[in-house]
Amino acid sequence: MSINTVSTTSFPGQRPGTSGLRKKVSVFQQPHYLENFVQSVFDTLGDCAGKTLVLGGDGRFHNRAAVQTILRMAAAHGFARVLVGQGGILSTPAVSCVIRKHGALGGIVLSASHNPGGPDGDFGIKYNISNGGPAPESVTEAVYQRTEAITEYRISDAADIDLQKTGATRIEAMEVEVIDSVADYAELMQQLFDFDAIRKLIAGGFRLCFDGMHAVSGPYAKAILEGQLGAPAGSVINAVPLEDFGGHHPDPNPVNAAQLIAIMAADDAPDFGAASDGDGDRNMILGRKFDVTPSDSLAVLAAHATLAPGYRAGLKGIARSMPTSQAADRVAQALGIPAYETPTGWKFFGNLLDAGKATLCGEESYGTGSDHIREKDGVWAVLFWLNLLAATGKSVEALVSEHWQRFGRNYYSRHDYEGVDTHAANELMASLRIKLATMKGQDLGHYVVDFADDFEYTDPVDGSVSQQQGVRIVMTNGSRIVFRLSGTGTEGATLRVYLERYEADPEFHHLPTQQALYPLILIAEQVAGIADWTGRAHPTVTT
Ligand code: VG1
Ligand code: CO
Repeated sequence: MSINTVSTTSFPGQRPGTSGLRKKVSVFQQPHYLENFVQSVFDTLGDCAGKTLVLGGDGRFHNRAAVQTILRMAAAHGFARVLVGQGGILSTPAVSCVIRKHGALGGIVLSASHNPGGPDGDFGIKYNISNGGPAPESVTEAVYQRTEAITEYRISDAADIDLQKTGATRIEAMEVEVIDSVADYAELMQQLFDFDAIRKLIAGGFRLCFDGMHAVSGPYAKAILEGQLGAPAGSVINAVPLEDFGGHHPDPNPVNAAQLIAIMAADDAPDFGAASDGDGDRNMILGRKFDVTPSDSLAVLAAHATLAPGYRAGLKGIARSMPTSQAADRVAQALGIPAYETPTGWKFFGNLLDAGKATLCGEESYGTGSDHIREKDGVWAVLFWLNLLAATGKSVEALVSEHWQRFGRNYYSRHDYEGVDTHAANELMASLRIKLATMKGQDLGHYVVDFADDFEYTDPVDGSVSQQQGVRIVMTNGSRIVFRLSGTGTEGATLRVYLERYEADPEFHHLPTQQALYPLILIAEQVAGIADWTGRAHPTVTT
C-alpha cells in the first residue's frame, strides 16, 4: 500500500446547492471529478489526524464506487478512523446520528435525495459537520473556492474493502469500521418514542403501510416497524434499496408515491400510510383517504409533542423554512414559545438547534425533524405520528381536523415548473424583483398586498446574512405567494411557487385545496407572467 499524489485540474461549477453537490452520474464518473471535490472538503477541514469520519449513502448507482474512492482518500488525508455503513448504506438521518453518537469530526453523505438514480440519473455528495448537520454556507463556500484552485489530490492505492461484512479493517494507518446501518439509529428512536404504546396499538389491529420507494429507508423501516414494533411482514413495501429506485422518482409526494396513495384510497385502506425519499430524510404522512400536508404535519406534531417521551419537557421553539406554511407559528404562539423563519434547506436550522432555541423544525417539502439529530428525519416523523395516534386513540384525519378547528387551517400548495429554461427562469425572478418596491398596498382583487420583498435572513446565532432567499408577496390577511428557484436540480431550472391562504372559519375547512387557493394561483400568474416566461400553462408537479 502506498499513497500517491495525483495532478488534476479544476472542474467548473462544483458549488454545493441547497443540499450538497448534485450532478448527473456521468458527470461524477469523469476521472478526478469526485476526487477533486473530496480533496477540497478535506483541504478545508485541515489536519484530520486522530479524527473520525462517517461515510455512507442512499445506495444509488455509483454509491459503492464512490465509497471506496473516499475511503482511500480519507486514509491518504490522515483520518484515524472511518465509520462506514454496511454495503455503503446510511440514510441521511443515520449519518447525522452516527456523527453525534461517536463524536466524529464530520461525515460524508452520498445522495441526490429525491432525484432519480441509475446510470442516467443523479448522484450527489454532501459534507456534514461535527454537530451532525449539513455544513453551513461559510464551509460550503470555502469548499467551492478550493475546488476552483485545486491542482492535486492524494489517494492510497489500497484494494477495495469488503463493505458487506461488519467489523474493522485498515487502509494504510486508518481504521475502517463497517457498521450496521440501522443499529445506532434504531437505538435513538427507542429513546424518543413510546415503543410499548405503539406495539400495543399495532397488536390491537391498527394497520400501517410504509413505502420505502426502493430507497434507503426500507431497511430502517423494516427493522423498526416490522422487527421491533410488530407490524406484520409486508407492512413495509418497496423495502429493498435499488440502485435505480426501481426506475421511480424516490420522492414521497402524492404524485410520485402513487402506489401508496392508491393503497390509502382503497375501501380497505390501512389506518396509516407513510413514505420516505431517496436518502430517508423526508416523510409523507397519510391517513385513510386523507393526506397530511407537511406544513400541517409540523404544526400537529408541535401541538402534541409532549405526548412523546423524548419531548415530554416541552419545546423550546419551532423553526420552519420561509416558504413553509405559517400553521406552526400559530402553535408556537399558543405555546408561548418562539417561532423562527429560515431560508430553505436544513443547514439553516443547525445553529438554532445547537443554541437550544428550537426543538422542532420543518419544511413544506416533506421535511420534519428535531434536535435529536441535525438533519430532517423520515422514519422519526413516522414514529412520532404513530406515538401520537397510540397516545390519543384518534385517527390521522381526526387529529388534523381538530387541529384546524383549534388553530384555523392554512391551505397550502406548491406548484413546481420543472426543467424550464434557466435564462427564462432567471429573467422571471429578476422581473419580479423589480416590481417588489411598488407592490405594497396594491389591490389584487381578493387581496391587498401588505408587503413584498426578497427574503433575507440574519442568523440569530452567528449573525451571518443570506440574501435573495425567495420573493414573497404577503397579503394583508396573511395569505402569501412565494417564488424561488430550486437549488437541487441538475437539468435546467425549476421554479417553485408556494401558495398559502389562512382560513379561520371551520365551515370552510374542507374545500379542495386547489379550489381554495384559486384566487392566489391567478394572482401568481398575473404578477409573475409564468406562462409567458416558461411557456408552461400549468405546473409539472403540484403538491
Ligand atoms: C428542496 C426543498 C428543500 C429541501 C431540499 C433538500 O430544495 O425545497 O426544502 O431542504 O430540497 O431536501 P430546492 O432548493 O430544490 O427547493 V433533500 O430531501 O433533496 O436533501
Ligand atoms: Co432527502
